Amino acid sequence: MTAHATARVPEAAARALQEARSVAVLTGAGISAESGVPTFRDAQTGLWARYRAEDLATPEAFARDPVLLWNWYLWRRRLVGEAAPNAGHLALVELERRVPAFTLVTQNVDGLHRRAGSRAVVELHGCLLQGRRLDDGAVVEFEDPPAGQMPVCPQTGARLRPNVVWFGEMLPAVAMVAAREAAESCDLMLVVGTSGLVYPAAGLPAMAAEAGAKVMEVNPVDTPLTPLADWALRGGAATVLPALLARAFGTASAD
Ligand code: BJW
Repeated sequence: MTAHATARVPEAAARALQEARSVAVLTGAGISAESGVPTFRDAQTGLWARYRAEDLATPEAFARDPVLLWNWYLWRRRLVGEAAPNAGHLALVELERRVPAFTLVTQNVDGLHRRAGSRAVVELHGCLLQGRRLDDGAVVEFEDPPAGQMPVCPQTGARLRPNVVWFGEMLPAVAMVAAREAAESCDLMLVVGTSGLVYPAAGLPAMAAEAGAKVMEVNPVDTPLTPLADWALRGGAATVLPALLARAFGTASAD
């Protein structure tokens, strides 16, 4: 633990985490930024610079041009496959070990929380490593198809769509129930790396605050959720989360 690590985390925030018996964490794309996975609303790079992610993440875009959509998802799938969980993901694994009741609700589709070792993970927006059969909705693993082709189910040959939640689609009911329960029953909600723009996920911190929980935000910048936060810890998740854990529990900090 370094002086720098402790300096950025107020004592009261560390104490709130240390004393919490039930912690819910809501993560967004920002926690994976330092793993090299672009956030959703950052400018897309290279090939994808001319597309707005919001315009691609819709059922209409898939119906209009499934090859384009699949190319985008396969590109992101490869990116995620080459990425590794960072110190922010790992700090949340450690937090789960330290807190009696813990739920990690993520909007991310990159699977990095599970790869890091987090166990109580609720994936609100699905997972881009999986496909969903268009004929019966079954969720399956699949291989990358040859260039220019779309993935199919390895068992039945059925066409697939990415197993993610697009705008205008319902979130998985089981995941949403678990997320609401975690928000309503926690003493502390940690909100990490989300712009707080996309609902219903963005409504969870307010739900927690209304139920009496403290809210702590980790983000380099203010968001629409900042006014709800009892503490806003400014900086990247891969630095701030280890520092927070170090201050609360005396664990080693990556900072
Ligand atoms: C760092 C960092 C570092 C950078 N460390 N931080 C209520 C009000 C208004 C609208 C609605 C509402 N309820 C529903 C809606 C409609 C819609 C919606 O929310 N629209 C708004 C955008 C206006 N919601 C839906 O359609 C949802 N479905 C639904 O509600 O069904 C019922 C219904 C149907 C029809 C009508 C009404 C109701 C579905 C939402 C699905 C979202 N899907 C996506 C795509 C997933 C697949 C894919 O990845 O391709 O999910 S959109 C995209 O946004 C993705 C993300 O999970 C999600 C959230 O983004 P996130 O994670 O916050 O990322 P960014 O990029 O926005 O922010 C990154 C943050 O990190 C920034 O703050 C940075 O500062 C920070 N950061 N570096 C820490 N190192």
